[in-house]
Amino acid sequence: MAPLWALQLATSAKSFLDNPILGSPRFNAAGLHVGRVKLAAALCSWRRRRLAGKVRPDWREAFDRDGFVAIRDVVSPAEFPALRAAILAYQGPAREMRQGDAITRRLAIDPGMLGAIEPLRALLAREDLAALFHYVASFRTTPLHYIQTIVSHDGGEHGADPQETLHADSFHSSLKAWLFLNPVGAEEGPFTYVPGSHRFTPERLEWERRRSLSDPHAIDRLSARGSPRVSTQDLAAMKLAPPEALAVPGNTLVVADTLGFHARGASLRPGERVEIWSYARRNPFLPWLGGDLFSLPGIAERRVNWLWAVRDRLEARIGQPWRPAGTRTASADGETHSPSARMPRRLRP
Ligand SMILES: O=C(O)CCC(=O)C(=O)O
Repeated sequence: MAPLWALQLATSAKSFLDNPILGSPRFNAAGLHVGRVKLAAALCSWRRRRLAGKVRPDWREAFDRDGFVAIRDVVSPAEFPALRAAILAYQGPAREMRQGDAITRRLAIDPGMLGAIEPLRALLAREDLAALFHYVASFRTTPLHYIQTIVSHDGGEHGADPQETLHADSFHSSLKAWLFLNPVGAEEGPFTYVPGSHRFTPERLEWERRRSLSDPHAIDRLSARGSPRVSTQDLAAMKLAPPEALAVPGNTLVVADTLGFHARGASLRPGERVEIWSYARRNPFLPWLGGDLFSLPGIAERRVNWLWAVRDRLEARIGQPWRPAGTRTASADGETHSPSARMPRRLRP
């Protein structure tokens, strides 16, 4: 495996646990991890400089300062209720994944959904939003788009939702976005972000260096696999502000660089959060902006279904956490319950 592990150094591979070169305390003491972090950050800044001109200045300023931007009334308030109603009424093939006591349900925004909900197609085609997505992703790439529902406190003997612990998604920038269809209260699992934590200050670099020196088998699994968890003491040592919980009205779009520390805020009651959710992550070491064939129209909106299908086929080798959950609506109202999706993996038929 050594040649493959070595090639992965030039990719977004991030798991200290699965790649012994990336996770080697010896190589990392010699600067491997911090070197990758710095190179990825320099290339990201260079790509963003070339994408900046097309982004609305107030959005860019907020994003550059905080690492996220929250845009209220992103859809005109006159048009939002119809868009929301159409999305919530739409039935399509859904997938679900459990993490602790939370279930994430996703419906692909695919040709079927785009054909049925014209205002959704128009929203995702907006040039101002595309320019913002490109800037945050630091590539001219089309994100994967889904209708996502977070079902919190789904009961049972499951542990806590791991997304509720502050973490970075990786060692490099990538985009996640949430357009909330309903208001999200402070006690209803709001997206939470540590403002300014997307910057590689000397303190953050020192934290990256220290975490790369640990034995990956001796730390928590998610950190070892490349999504490092961060403690309150770490945040203080990095001179970062306290996390900000984004309790927002419906029709708010939050676009974030998930290199910054973020989490899903605690949800005090069982409930659902429904959103248009977008995601983009590319190889951070590419110097160019475009060249993503999967972003071509006709292909981009089919990717999610292809990704699910490929993983279904490779399940025995790489696992498939996204279980089919029947044809249904995003929210509980139209549920067609699929028991196997909720059953712990080892008990499934
Ligand atoms: O759903 C959220 O509010 C945040 C989820 C999260 O932490 C993540 O996707 O990495």
